[in-house]
Formats: sequence, C-alpha cells, structure tokens
Amino acid sequence: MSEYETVLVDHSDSILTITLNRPERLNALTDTVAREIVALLKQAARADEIRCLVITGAGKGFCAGQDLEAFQSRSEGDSIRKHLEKTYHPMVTRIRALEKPVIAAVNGACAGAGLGLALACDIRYASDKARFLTAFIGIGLAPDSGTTYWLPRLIGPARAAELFFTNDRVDAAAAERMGLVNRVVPADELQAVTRELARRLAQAPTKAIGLGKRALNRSLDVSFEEALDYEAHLQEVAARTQDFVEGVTAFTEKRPPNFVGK
Ligand code: T3D
Repeated sequence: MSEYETVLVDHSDSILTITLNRPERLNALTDTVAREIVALLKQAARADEIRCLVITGAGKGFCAGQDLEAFQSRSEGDSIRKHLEKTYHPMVTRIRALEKPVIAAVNGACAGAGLGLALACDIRYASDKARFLTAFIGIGLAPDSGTTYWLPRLIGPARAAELFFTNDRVDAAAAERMGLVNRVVPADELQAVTRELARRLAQAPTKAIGLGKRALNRSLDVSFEEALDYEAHLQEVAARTQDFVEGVTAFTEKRPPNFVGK
C-alpha cells in the first residue's frame, strides 16, 4: 500500500509527479493532502535524482481549494490563521524555495487555495477544460494561500481585483491571454505535453535552474541594482558547477551537453 492516502506519486525519468487524488471532491484540500504534499516537497529537496516536479489532479478537477466539509467539521474557535500557517503556507513556500522546476498541469477546476497551489508553481500548463476562480469571496472569505501575492504580479492589480471581488470564472483561453497560464493544450494531451516539458527540464542543468529560481524569487522585491548584484553573486556559484564545465566543453566539442544536475 502507498504511504500516501490522498495523493498518487510517480518517480521516473528524474521527474516526481504528484497527483492529488480526491477526484470525487475535485481534489479539495484537507490537512492530510497538504501534509502529504509538503512531505513530498521535502523529499524532492533532498533527492538529487529528482530534477523536476509536476503537480496535477486526478479526475476532472485540479484542486477546488479548502475542503469545505472538512472546514465545517473543525471545532468552533479553531484559528484560521493557525490553520493557514500550518497547512497552506508550508506548501506554497516550499514550492517557491525548492531549487528545482515545478510545473502545474491544471487539468480542471482550480479554485481558492488550489489556485494558490497552482500560482506557487513556476510554470502552468492547462487543459482546455481548465477553469480558474478565486472562490474566496463566494464563501465570504478574504483571499489567502499567496494568491494576493502572485495574481497581481501575473495579471496586473486591476484584473486581480476584479477576479477577487467578482469570483468570475476564467476559462483556459482567457487564462492564457491574461498570462495566468503559460500554455493551453487539448485535455487529452495535457499530461503528455507536460511530461515532454518536464523531461526537458529534468535533463537541464538543475543547479543553474535552481539558482535562477532563487534570483527570480528575489527579483520580485528588490531594486534593479540589487538584482544585478544578486545575479553576479549567484553566477559565481553556477560557474563552479560540473554542468557549467560540461556546457562549455560540449559547445567547443560541437556536441550536445550531458547535464547531470551537479
Ligand atoms: O483555514 C482555512 O482552511 C481557510 C482557507 C481557505 C482557502 C480556500 O480554498 S477557500 C475556497 C474553498 N473552495 C471553494 O469555495 C470552491 C467550492 N467549489 C466550487 O465552487 C465548485 O465546486 C467549482 C466551481 C470548483 C467546480 O464546480 P463544478 O460544477 O464543476 O463541480 P461541483 O458539482 O460543484 O463539484 C463536484 C463535487 O465536488 C461536488 O460533490 P457532489 O455534489 O458530487 O457530492 C462538490 O460538493 C465537491 N466539491 C467541490 N469543491 C469542493 C467540494 N467538496 C468539498 N470542498 C470543496 N472545496
């Protein structure tokens, strides 16, 4: 029996694929789902043989946010703040801190904290059946799970405000137009097309990708001069990797590089 109750896990071709597996609830998040995702992110951070992650959903949904039945069964007086700090914050911060590429393959409805999960990923590919909604206002909550951080940065503050305040659904084509997703593909091709990208990224110089991710994370909140300074600092690190030596050698020998992620 798998050690995970709520997610399916596949590790092959240096890619770790996490499939949220509560299809009857559109993969809504419970504490167990969040805990299992965090455990896998910790494992991915430690394992050199994992060089790319894919997060997707089983069935017709990607993730419908907090499981509202589980929410209702919480004890009165339980602090939402504590719950967020214990469950969703570790999930999204670990995705951002993981120095490996993380792709969301958004196969269907993506709402609330599920949107937060997708937005924390580096790249989003979506099925043409995917739709996005902030959801929070629909149940009288303010936005959380990092959505107020990512959404305005990706689609602009006015559009973000509109989506938060109206809870309008955004179909896949509109999501692509506004920059919410990188690419939309027919539903039956989503996993294969995502896998193709994941394979490419898993064969890329993982350390350089990780350093690039670190710089991108930091670039969101610093001046141009600070960004330049940080890039120069990280480049010193990248230039000491085995993959840098291999990249330059392969170029001069006129052959494809064989990057090992070190
Ligand atoms: O401390 C904290 O936890 C606070 C943090 C909160 C973070 C949040 O995420 S708040 C936002 C929570 N999410 C929502 O409010 C979304 C609720 N769901 C929907 O609005 C709709 O389901 C969708 C628009 C996402 C999809 O609609 P549709 O028509 O495709 O599917 P459906 O028929 O509504 O759902 C299918 C089933 O999934 C259905 O169950 P049933 O009737 O077949 O037995 C539905 O109840 C279930 N489901 C969908 N979303 C959730 C859910 N069950 C539990 N929790 C859900 N979030």
